[in-house]
Amino acid sequence: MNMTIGAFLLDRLRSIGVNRIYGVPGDFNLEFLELLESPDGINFIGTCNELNASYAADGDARLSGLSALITTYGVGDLAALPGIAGAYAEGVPVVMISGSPPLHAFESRALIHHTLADGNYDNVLNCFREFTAAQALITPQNAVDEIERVLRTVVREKQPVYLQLPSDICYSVIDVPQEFVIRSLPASNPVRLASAAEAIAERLTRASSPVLLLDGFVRQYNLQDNLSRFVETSMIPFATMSTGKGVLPESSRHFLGMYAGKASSPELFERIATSDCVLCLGVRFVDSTSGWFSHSLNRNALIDMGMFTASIAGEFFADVTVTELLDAVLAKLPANWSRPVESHAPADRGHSPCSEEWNQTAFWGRIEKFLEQDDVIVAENGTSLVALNRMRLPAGCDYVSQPVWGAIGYTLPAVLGTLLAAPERRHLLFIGDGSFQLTGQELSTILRHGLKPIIFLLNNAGYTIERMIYGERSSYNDVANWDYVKLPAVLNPRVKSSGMVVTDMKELEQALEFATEREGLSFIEVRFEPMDIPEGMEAFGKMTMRYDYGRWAGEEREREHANAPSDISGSMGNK
Ligand SMILES: Cc1ncc(C[n+]2csc(CCOP(=O)(O)OP(=O)(O)O)c2C)c(N)n1
Ligand SMILES: [Mg+2]
Repeated sequence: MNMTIGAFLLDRLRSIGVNRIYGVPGDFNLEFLELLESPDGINFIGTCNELNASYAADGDARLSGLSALITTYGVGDLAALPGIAGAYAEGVPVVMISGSPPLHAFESRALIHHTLADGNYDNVLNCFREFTAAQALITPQNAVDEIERVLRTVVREKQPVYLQLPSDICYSVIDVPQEFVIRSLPASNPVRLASAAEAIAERLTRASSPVLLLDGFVRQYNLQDNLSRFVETSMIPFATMSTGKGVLPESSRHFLGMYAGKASSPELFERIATSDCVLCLGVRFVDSTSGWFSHSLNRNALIDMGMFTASIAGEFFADVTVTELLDAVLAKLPANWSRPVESHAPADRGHSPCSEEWNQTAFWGRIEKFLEQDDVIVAENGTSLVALNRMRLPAGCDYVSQPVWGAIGYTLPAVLGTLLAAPERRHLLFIGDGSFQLTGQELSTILRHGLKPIIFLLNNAGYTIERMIYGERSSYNDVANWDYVKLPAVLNPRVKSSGMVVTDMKELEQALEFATEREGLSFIEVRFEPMDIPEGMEAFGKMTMRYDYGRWAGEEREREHANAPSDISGSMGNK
């Protein structure tokens, strides 16, 4: 069958489930964009810049399972690179297509714009090699093989991939196979599967306090159904890492809370530390998610499952697929298996009940009650993430954050993606003023598409989370104050209301009512003093400072100040 390379790429993208492509036009990607506009194209969502496109595609993929972005070579590619690296760190499948210079320029090493004008055409692809699971420069000769290889990789690995499409070959006709076979997950080796399942079931049966520890891996590989079945049948309680928050309903009677080493509730820390069987699903202990490596598990109690591997107290099993293994373990539990439901009061720490006094504690206490079933909750790094991580989410909520890569500014464009992926749901974004200033212009695209998130912008005159680590009063932690609530009207003149400012509990009540009744976007600026912090924040700051700067950080600095000559300028002047 004959097809143009562009149409072939479009067809393969559609067949793996790409419904939207975010991005910015440029002279190297225009022919492919023309194809997207055609009746059987894919919805193109223009963003203000490529970094935002990468964050939007990431947010979209977390809810829809897969998304894509398109850039123009060099300038656009490198602008999107941090977002692609973030998707890699967090396990989010995104296809990036770079509209690249014409093939003849690659071949002649011509000195052209958007390159370093030194004839080097390898540097950009080499950058992406470090941050994607597969990459290819498409040519008419390799188009079928390379496009299919790279797209199979994104489906299998659930990690970002990168394709360069030279501008002059989009309409080149090639011979293509009719069928695109995406192999389903490889079946496990039956002998190894049986012996791994036997070993795990035996350990679970013997254990007096088994527990499951879940991570973002569950969302990445879409294991929610398998795990719900496993939890409901085995009655084994579960905790989640912050990277896996919300992967199973936190309203479940089996939910123990969010685990973060010593930053967890003392009950949960003890529960995990003393468990005689901890079944980990793709768990990664990262500094920021493990209470700075303060986690404590009994090595002999550990069962570690990956997508295709299991390790049982140190014994390694290759060639077992996690979905099959979970079901096989259930099948091997004794027929009379039952476990008491553990009572956890409170199951998670939650927030203090709201008070009349205005501060972050009161705010988050009220927000906890405002959350509803099936909300999409998006938490930006900063005090927002620390506060939201402590909340117990209603059933059916999705929780989107980027705790491993941790780039501030991620969430505002990510909400554009989550909104487009699930427009029927309520989306709530919590973002600090400092983070908003990185990518806030993408609000214009949210308004342009008539989307209706509820945005809480926490204005505390700067980088409060950083102040808690270092430089409480240092000017580098200040940001310029903007008239935030005017922004929706500035970014979209059709918008009448310009949002609300909240400075006390009464205004917060009014704002929540406004957001509930409103048809369009709600933009709520919530003001706090710079050193007003939510529960859990102080300990977070101290742990970070100690890990990053050493045990004596701060004290040394103060000693140095104390020993310094009192009038430095005077002594300099005497020379
Ligand atoms: C791209 C990027 N640059 C810098 C940082 C360092 N950083 C982490 S949190 C933060 C401050 C966030 O401030 P804000 O959004 O106002 O949240 P607050 O803690 O004040 O609520 C900064 C600068 C980062 N994580 N990512
Ligand atoms: Mg701030």
